[in-house]
Amino acid sequence: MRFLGDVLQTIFGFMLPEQASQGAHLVDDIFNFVTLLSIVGFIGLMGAMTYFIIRYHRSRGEKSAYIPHNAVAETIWTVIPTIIFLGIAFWGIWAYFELQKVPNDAMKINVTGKQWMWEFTYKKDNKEVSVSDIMYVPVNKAVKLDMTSTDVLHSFYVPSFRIKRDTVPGMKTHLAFTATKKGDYRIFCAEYCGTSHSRMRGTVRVVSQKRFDKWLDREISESNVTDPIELGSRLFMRNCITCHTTTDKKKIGPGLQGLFGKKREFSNADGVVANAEYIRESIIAPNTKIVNGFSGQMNSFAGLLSEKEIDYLIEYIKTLK
Ligand code: HEC
Ligand SMILES: [Cu+2]
Repeated sequence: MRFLGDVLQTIFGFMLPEQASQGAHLVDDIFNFVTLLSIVGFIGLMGAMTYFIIRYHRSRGEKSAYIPHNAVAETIWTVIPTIIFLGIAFWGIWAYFELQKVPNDAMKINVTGKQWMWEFTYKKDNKEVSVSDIMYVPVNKAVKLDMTSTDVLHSFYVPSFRIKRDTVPGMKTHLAFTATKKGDYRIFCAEYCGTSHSRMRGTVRVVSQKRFDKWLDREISESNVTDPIELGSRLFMRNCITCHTTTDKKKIGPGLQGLFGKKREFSNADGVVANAEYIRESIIAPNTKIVNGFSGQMNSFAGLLSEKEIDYLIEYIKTLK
């Protein structure tokens, strides 16, 4: 059977995306067989028709026999196609259930469809991490997806794995697969879900178990950082570094090294000693006190940074000695 399947795959395989999961051939075998059957049927039908057109052409003056019906022929053309089509149906049902099977040692990933992105949540040792767009999975490892949606119907579709299932708000749906080849494979949303439906794409990145473990450990530790100084330094690099250095060098704004506890002089207010309150004010209402020698070029971060984030930034700026 496998030999026949491989032969057909060699002939018709170009029509489908790359097979990159263990169950992919279950789908492709049916597709290939139906394609073969269609081609044989088409040639047979057209061939017989052409033969009859020529053989019984009016110019030959043949008078056809009067045959009102033929029980044998009718039975044959009813029974044989029925067997073939029922066979295809049962084959399809069998393959469907085969693809549903989840090995006991399957790794679980939670998938959430939301307008308009895919989010993947991994758990390890009571810690969890959510990432979007790229779903990492180890090669040759069974994976079970527990899926849901936060808003409308979406459909999680990975053509190269031959898997597709709706994600439904308030309901859990499942998929299982075992990726067999390293590489990147496209994820599509296959259920029209609003304006940016067509851009609701993602990637399955199949990597070695070793790389996967490394990646997951890194993601988990990154997302579980609780050190305020580290968090503050990240916020600073993202929001402030364009105008401030962490040394005493000026950029658009003053260098912030040694700021904490330093006497500040302003062009529009009385001087103060820089403390947490002053730094908070500098972030939320920068123009209340404009440092001598600078102009009011800093925009307020009120509403852009949370109270917590401002605290982290203050903790970080304190360390710039
Ligand atoms: C567009 C440039 C710009 C950005 C971005 C910016 N600042 Fe400023 N910042 C300035 C300028 C200019 C001043 C000096 C004028 C003033 O006091 O408002 C200043 C002043 C300050 C001061 C007072 C410094 C002192 O010497 O007394 C602090 C503290 C400060 N900024 C923190 C931040 C933090 C934290 C961020 C990031 C969340 C940030 N700034 C982002 C331009 C910027
Ligand atoms: Cu969608």
